[in-house]
Amino acid sequence: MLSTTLLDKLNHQINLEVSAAHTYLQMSAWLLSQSLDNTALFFREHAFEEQQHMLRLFDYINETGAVASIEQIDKPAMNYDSLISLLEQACNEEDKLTGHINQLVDTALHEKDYSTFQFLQWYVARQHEEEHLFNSLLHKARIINTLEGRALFRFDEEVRKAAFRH
Ligand code: OFO
Repeated sequence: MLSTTLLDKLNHQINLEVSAAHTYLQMSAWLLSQSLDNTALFFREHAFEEQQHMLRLFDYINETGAVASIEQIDKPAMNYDSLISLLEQACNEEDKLTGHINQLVDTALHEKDYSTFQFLQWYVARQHEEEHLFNSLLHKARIINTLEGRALFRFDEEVRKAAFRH
């Protein structure tokens, strides 16, 4: 059985995941308005992934016999100054999610709730991947934003063609 503290934190995490899903979907709308169709698709798909993260938590809570609770979600920002600013905000969103997952893991361990601790390991691994993915997109966008960076990317592409021949 989940403690009240853990249940509250897990329910809060449900809402953080939904909030991230809304944010990414809204970001995809702005990206479409900038004709960045592939990046828009990436964010749209990521919004769907966040919904899956939410449902995993939702199911886990209900499986313990507790009741999952959905809160009101704030409206996400609609406009961004630039692609880089959007990516910075996406990275912040992922940092926030990681911070809350880590707090949940701490609580589960502190309470010796090993089932929840085990359940959360999936999120720990996922956050590692997602932080890496979003940070690398931001890093690339910053490089491409300069003339020298574009030349370096071109060079990198030439190396790919020469070394991997496809
Ligand atoms: Fe993008 O992450 Fe959920 O947890």
